[in-house]
Amino acid sequence: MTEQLLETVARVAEPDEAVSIDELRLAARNSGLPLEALRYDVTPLGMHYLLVHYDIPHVDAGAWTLRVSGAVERELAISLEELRSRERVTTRVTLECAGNGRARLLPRPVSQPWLEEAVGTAEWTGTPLAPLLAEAGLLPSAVDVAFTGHDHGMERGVEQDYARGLSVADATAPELLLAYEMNGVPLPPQHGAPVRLVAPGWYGMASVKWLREITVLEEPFDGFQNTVAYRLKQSADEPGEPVTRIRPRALLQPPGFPDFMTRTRLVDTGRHVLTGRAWSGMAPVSGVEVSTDGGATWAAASLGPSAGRWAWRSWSYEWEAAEPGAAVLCCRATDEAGNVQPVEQPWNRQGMASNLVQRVPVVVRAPQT
Ligand SMILES: Nc1nc2c(c(=O)[nH]1)N[C@H]1C(S)=C(S)[C@@H](COP(=O)(O)O)O[C@H]1N2
Ligand SMILES: [Mo]
Repeated sequence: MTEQLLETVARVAEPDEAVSIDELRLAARNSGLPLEALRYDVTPLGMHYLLVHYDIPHVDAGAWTLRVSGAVERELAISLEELRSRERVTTRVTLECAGNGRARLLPRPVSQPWLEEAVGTAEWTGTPLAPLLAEAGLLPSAVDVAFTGHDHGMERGVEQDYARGLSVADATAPELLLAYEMNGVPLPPQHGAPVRLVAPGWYGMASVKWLREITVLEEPFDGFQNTVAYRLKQSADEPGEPVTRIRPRALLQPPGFPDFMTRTRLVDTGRHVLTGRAWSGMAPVSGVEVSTDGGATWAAASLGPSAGRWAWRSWSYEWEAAEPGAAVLCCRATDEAGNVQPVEQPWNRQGMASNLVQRVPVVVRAPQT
């Protein structure tokens, strides 16, 4: 009976199965970046995408303490006030959900049905994690560091507090922050108040919100979110590879204005400056190309200035929309490590780390009189 009330297995939709009420409910809770917000260097609060596995917990900032325990020389318990009195750093970071693009996969993994809007860039203020771990003193036997949140839920039959692990090398990287502000204001409840981890370059799942506990482990972390949820795999019964850093992606700020239902864009014939953003957690973005003929031909876009290693970069491209009619605009990013975006959709069973080239259908209309 409970099997009907709790979804205990990861499911793939039938080839012709429409998005379900369950997926729609997730989509309504977990909002995406409205693509017109790609115009902002820093995503305004409330326009940043949101992903919450369970409920947004209410955490009393006054009573909050962060515990650091496990394979350390000295355990720590830190209040928010103490955390705020430590070294203060602000970093502009682009976060993207590992499930971005999932809804385009065929067959569709049944989960949060993102198209390509699960991204945002914020200025995160907090204190670097590495000095805090150094203060606790990692024992030589330390292997992984687990980060546990205050949120609690059931996922595929496993009851859990949301938790993610990182290797000691990844956890002690200088860019990791314990963030207590977003865009200059205290973290809002939905983004992890009062303190969250921000792991620049990693898909969003690593940036644990509502942080409660940091546990240094002498064995590899075996929690659900590392060993089951965020895996790249083709079949249900293989362990798969872990999802880690953000693959390159470029998005176009859709030009013109939208049709209400289809969101097809209407643009006038003539010159348009197409703009957008590009990012990669694997290596700095080295180039963006644009296609105005649905991917048949590509031309280089101009990159805007870098806003730091972890933030998306703007790009622009002048398009002469000469002929009235339908067109499909595409863009794709490449990074310095040679990672590119696929033009054909690859598939994996949980719909993770998809970075298929975006396609923006437009109707070019004759000059209006
Ligand atoms: N405690 C906790 N941390 C979490 C999550 C969560 O559900 N609980 N979701 C993760 C996922 S999957 C993503 S993509 C990011 C989203 O961060 P945002 O909602 O601030 O954009 O938070 C991550 N941190
Ligand atoms: Mo995510």
